[in-house]
Amino acid sequence: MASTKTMQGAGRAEEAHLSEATVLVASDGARRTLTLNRPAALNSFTGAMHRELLAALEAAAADASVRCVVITGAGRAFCAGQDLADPDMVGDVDVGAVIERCYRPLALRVRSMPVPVVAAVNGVAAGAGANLALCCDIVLAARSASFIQAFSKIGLVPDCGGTWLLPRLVGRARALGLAMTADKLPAEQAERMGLIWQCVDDAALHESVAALAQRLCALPSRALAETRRVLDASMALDLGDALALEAAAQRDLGHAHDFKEGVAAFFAKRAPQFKDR
Ligand code: T3D
Repeated sequence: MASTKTMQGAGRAEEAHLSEATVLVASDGARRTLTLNRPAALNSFTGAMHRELLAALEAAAADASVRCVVITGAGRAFCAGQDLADPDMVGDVDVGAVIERCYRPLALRVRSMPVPVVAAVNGVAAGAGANLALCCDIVLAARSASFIQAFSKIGLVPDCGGTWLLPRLVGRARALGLAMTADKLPAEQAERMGLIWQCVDDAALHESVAALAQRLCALPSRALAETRRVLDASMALDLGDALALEAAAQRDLGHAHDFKEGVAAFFAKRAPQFKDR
């Protein structure tokens, strides 16, 4: 299980536990930060890291005090995708089963969190690591970071949602270009082509993520999660059905606390206190 202790203030036994954890979990107010922690292997995914990350996401989803989740990597990489040296992966493995067991639940969990999820891409994001980042709602990347759809180099197709995400984010031509060449895409170029939200100087990444997370924590979580859900669903709908889905979402949100609070705060010229999730 991933530790739920913050790094600061952890006792010796807890520190030992933390150093073994493949996902570090830290809380700062309403922000929950999950750090992929296998830096020697560029935070590539083992079965254990999958289990810990999913458990940490489930815990964040179930904790009403959490209003924003940040996913980042320890060391010089964000995540290099599947650990190709994982003993479970060597030999004639059923790769499809790995996707069903690990990557499908991970992508769906990230994409259905009740709060916004930010990827803080601190370094290279390759293979499923790139697509884990792209599953997140907002991607902030350090200028030295890069994105690599590494799959074609090893005879696979983009997974962890890559085939769904890439054409939606950057269009078919760029999606195919990125996926077929497996070229390294620098963060600045990723921002320019609309693959990610923003690229910032390396030294500013931590501060920028903290500022963004603080803003997201103060916003109406339930409306933000609904925005993601409706926007994703609209991709498969015609305009009439998309408008109907918007109406259904507004109907529910219109009865909720946060809408009343938002309007009251607007007229009272004060900051709203949102609490729905
Ligand atoms: O079952 C399944 O496989 C299905 C699931 C598929 C999902 C996927 O994600 S498939 C794609 C898997 N990922 C890759 O193919 C990326 C492989 N890594 C790289 O291409 C490069 O490492 C990077 C471009 C990411 C970074 O290059 P660089 O030069 O900065 O670092 P490096 O020297 O290559 O790597 C540093 C260490 O990390 C090195 O170990 P060493 O030599 O110091 O002991 C390297 O082997 C290790 N490492 C990097 N990526 C992985 C890895 N070890 C295991 N698995 C990795 N994916």
